[in-house]
Amino acid sequence: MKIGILGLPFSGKTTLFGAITGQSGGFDGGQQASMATVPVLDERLDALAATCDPKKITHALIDFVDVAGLSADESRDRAQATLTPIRDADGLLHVIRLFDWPSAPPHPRGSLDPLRDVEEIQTELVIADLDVVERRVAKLEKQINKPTPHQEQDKRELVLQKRIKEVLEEGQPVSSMKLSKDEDFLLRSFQLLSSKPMIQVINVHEDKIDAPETKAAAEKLGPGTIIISARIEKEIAELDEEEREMFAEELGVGDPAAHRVIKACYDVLGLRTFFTGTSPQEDLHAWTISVGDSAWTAAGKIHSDIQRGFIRAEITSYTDRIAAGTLKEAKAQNMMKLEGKDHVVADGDIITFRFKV
Ligand SMILES: Nc1nc2c(ncn2[C@@H]2O[C@H](COP(=O)(O)OP(=O)(O)OP(=O)(O)O)[C@@H](O)[C@H]2O)c(=O)[nH]1
Ligand SMILES: [Mg+2]
Repeated sequence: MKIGILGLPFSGKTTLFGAITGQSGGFDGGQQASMATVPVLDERLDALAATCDPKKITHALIDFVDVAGLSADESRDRAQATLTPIRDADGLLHVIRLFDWPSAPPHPRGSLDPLRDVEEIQTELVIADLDVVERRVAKLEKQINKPTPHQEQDKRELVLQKRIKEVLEEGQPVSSMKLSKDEDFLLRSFQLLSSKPMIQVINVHEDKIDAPETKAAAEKLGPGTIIISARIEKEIAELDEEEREMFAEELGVGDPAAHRVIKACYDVLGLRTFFTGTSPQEDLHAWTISVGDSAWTAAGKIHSDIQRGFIRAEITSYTDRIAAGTLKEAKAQNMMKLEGKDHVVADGDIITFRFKV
C-alpha cells in the first residue's frame, strides 16, 4: 500500500511526512521524493499475540512518499517530474495549509483558502492526466486501422479514452466518472492521478486545532478530511513514549498523527485487514486488502504460489478466534469455515490457506 503526499508549496508536506514516519524527509540533488514505510498499529494483533505466543509479529505496512510542492506556477515538465514518484500510489494525501506563521515562507497565493487550494491541486492532477490520455488517444487513432490481433480491444479502449478526455477537459477528475470493473482494469496501467482516492489533511497551527473556523473549513471540504497540526505532531513524534502521551494529552491533539492519517487512509481507500499465523510459534502477520476482495486475492498478497495452488481457505472470524482462545479450540467448536476462491474476506478474518504447488 502506497500513499503519495502532495500539496501546494510550503503547505507542510515534509513536516507531516516527518510526523507520520519519524524520518526527516526532504530531498535534494537528483532525488525527486522521499519514501518511508510505517507499520499499521492494530490492537487486534496484540490480542491475538497474547493467545498464541508467536515467533514473530509482522504488522501491515504502508509506504508514504513526500514530493515537492505542486502548483499552477510550475512548468508542465516540472509538474510531471513532481508527480512521477506518486503515479503508482494507491491513494493521495493532500496537505492543505491553514496555518499562519510569520517564520514560515508565505502561502504562495498570499492568503489561506482551503477550497481554492483543493481546486488548484485538482486542476493540476487533471492537466497531468490529460497529458497522458491525449497521448494515448493519438497513438490509438494511428494504430486503430491496422489489422493487428488487438484491433478490437484498441477500438474499445479508444472509446473509453475519449470519454475520459472529455471529462478531463471539463476540469473534472476521473474519480467523478462511473466506470465498470473492466474499464477500471483497462485504465489501471495508465495510473491516472485524478482517479485515485484522496485524503485531505488541513494543516493548522497548534492553537487552532479546535477553533470554529478550522472545523468549518473541514466541513466545507467534506468527508475524508482530517485536521492536524503537522509541526506539533512532528515534535511529539520525536519524544519518547512516556513524554509523548503526557504532551499529547496536554495539547489535546488526540491520537498520534500517524494513527489518524492511517485510519483515514483505511476509511477512504476502503481497506481491510486479515491475519495469518495464529498457532503457537508461527509468524503472526497482518495483511491489507480492499473491501470486497476474495480469498483468492488475499492469497496473492502473501505469495503468488499460494494463489496459483489455491485449494481452500480455512477462515475463523476475529471475535470467534479470541472467544475460543486457540485456533485448535475454534476448530473444535466449528468456528472455522472452509471457503473457496470467491469467498469475500471480512475485516479481521484469520485465514489458513491450503494450497498445492
Ligand atoms: N506553525 C506551523 N508551521 C508549520 C506547520 N507545518 C509546517 N510548518 C512550517 O511551514 C514551513 C514549510 O513546511 P514544509 O513541511 O517544509 O512544507 P512543504 O509542503 O514540504 O514545502 P515544499 O516541499 O517546499 O513545498 C516550515 O517552515 C514549517 O516549519 C504547522 O503545522 N504549523
Ligand atoms: Mg517538502
